[in-house]
Amino acid sequence: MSDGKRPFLLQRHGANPILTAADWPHTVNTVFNPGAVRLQDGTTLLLCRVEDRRGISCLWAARSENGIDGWRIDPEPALLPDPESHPEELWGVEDPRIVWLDELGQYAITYTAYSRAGPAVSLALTRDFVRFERLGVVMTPDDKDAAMLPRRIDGKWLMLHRPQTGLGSGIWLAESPDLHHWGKHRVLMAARRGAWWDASRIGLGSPLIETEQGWLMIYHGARQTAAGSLYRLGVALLDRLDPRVCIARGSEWILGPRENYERQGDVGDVVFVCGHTIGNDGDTIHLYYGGADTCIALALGRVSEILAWLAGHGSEETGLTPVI
Ligand code: BMA
Repeated sequence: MSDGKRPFLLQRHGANPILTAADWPHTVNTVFNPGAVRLQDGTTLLLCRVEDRRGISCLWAARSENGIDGWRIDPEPALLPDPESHPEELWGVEDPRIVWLDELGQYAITYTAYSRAGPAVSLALTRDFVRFERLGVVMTPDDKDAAMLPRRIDGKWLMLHRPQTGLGSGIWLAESPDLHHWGKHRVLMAARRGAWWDASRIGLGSPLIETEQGWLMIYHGARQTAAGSLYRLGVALLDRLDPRVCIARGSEWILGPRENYERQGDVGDVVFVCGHTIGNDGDTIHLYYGGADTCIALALGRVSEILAWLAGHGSEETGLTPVI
């Protein structure tokens, strides 16, 4: 608050929203909350959440050479709900987060599988976004907002997720020896309280970004107001050697609803992120986010600038008090 007006850490792209339902080859309701990855040939692939006019979501790939425009939408969805074999997907598959697992030579996709039991976290593996191996539910309802770390730490796979508990919605961490069995659950970050922008609910945004200073986490925070929930994005830093430890949490949000496509839509006043890509310079970040649960927008920033800001804007109220 004492530094006067400073430039925003994230710049919205002038072409926003970069993808909407109007771009789709079929009639769909909304297109939002995509997972993102840069393929080996440099192509950006967005695995978009596409909601049909029943209200059921599937995951659908869109590809672009520069990650900004010229999007080619696949003729059909990549991952449709499969309630026959996976009843947990009865009401759709949502909000994918994609991480490349070098050890397996495959992408791990964690997504929300929605059914009568509520939202659960499911895991699927793919090499090509055409064929998927479903591992099924890895976090039981009510749970969502999950992503794996790209490699084992101390011999274990790690997954961030967001169970609904007596504490409300917070970010937890679980470990697994084999991607099937998940345990050693622990709280990583809780929602703050009272007037804070992230006082009602928090959850992981896009997958963690490994830097020399630690694992940079972009997360969403919601604040309940008389008009509904306001969804914004903030940042935190996890210890590089032990990501079970949060070493910094930014005090202010870094992106909040401001433009029409973020303020008006099926769910107004929402910016929500599941995916990013990093440029060839290792620093430029392309953040692909959902606007008002209706469209896909792009914001650009620099990992180094976000880290520098975080160092000077840590919070005096971290919400990190151990609770269990
Ligand atoms: C969250 C998720 C997101 C959605 C957001 C705002 O709980 O369901 O898919 O974008 O709410 O509605």
